[in-house]
Amino acid sequence: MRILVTLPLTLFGIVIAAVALAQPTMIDPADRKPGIVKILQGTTQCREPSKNDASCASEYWSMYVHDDVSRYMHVVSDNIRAGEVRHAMLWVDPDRATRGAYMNSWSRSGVLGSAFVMKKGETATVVSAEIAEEPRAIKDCELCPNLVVLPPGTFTFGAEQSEGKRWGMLDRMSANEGPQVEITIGRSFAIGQTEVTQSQFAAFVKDTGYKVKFGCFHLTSAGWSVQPKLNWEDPGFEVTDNHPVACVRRPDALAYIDWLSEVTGQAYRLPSEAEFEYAARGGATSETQATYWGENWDDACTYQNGADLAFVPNVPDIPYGQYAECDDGYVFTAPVGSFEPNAWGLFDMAGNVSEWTEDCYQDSHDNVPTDGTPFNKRQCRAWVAKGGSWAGFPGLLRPATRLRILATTVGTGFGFRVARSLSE
Ligand SMILES: [Ca+2]
Ligand SMILES: [Ca+2]
Repeated sequence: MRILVTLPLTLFGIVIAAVALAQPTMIDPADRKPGIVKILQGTTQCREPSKNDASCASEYWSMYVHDDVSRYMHVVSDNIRAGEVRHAMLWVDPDRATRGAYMNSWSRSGVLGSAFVMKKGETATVVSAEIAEEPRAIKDCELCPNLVVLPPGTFTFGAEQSEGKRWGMLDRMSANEGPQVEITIGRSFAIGQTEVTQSQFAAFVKDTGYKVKFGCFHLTSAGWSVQPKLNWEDPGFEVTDNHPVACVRRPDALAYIDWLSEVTGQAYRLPSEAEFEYAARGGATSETQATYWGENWDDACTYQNGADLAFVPNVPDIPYGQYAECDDGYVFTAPVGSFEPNAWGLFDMAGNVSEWTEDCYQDSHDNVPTDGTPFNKRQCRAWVAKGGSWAGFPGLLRPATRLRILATTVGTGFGFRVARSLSE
């Protein structure tokens, strides 16, 4: 399957023109199929000068794909089908170097978003339309989480403290994000496309009779406190089957994962911290952008549920006095997949609920294994959770964010997603 497209693109607020492509169609998130695609040859070029000269974001782009197969690249799309690119997020790295181009074409609302890091006149080989590796999605049973298979790769784990500062983090909050470490994940692995949902966790409870203790740390107009009557089924606000399960402790998440492994015969586990961050970055490098949507705080509402204008009226004190000046529509958790995914088709990797990882918490990345396996200690007193939550200001909604969490920690801002090792 190949496509031939000429794609003049622009960004928010500017008209989209598409030639030789069908009109974009609204896509239900459940209908998105992640896939790694084979690159044919094409070019993308930044045609207009950028206002800040560092990026072509919000400027005019064209992309041309033609038939000569000159090389392969991994371009990731969350929906490529025969003859059409309907919702594609493309990441391009011609020399496997730091320069990249990242395109988020049609979103559900039909608005084009993009963030590029090429300068005027630069070109890069881009784009594709051929699915190179199948399957890219796994679902082991009806009520099992949808998984996305991620490719092996190398990435820079962690962030320099200047990144946190740029995003409003206090020094003491972001001091644990360094030093940056090059991590090479040598094998494909699968990770949940979304956080584990209420209905997925309910299937486990129903099958096993597992009891989750009552009591959950929650925010009301009186502030944060452990509220003894709350639990995963009633976290203090309305939830549907498709909301992330919260108010579970780390041992509850591990019990779910053990059960899932048993009923499917597959090796489910929590993601390591490095795997989670690799997945969250979705191919975007920390050198070019702190988050998978770029460097603008107020774009967060398109991609994440965090502390926003919907959240602000409901809290007595805004944590750290910071929030995104946009409305994501949710005060507390949102149904999983309500926001735009990252380039690998993964949802809510930086917001909604913070997520448990396999790693024992340490104050830096000093001793972390460089192969993507978890940092562990025989006697671990606290673990790492990744990403921010519905109460997280934009600085917390970054892949580099890491939180120190106890086994007893339980809150409406904490949940998890699964990972799965692959047998090949
Ligand atoms: Ca929100
Ligand atoms: Ca999350």
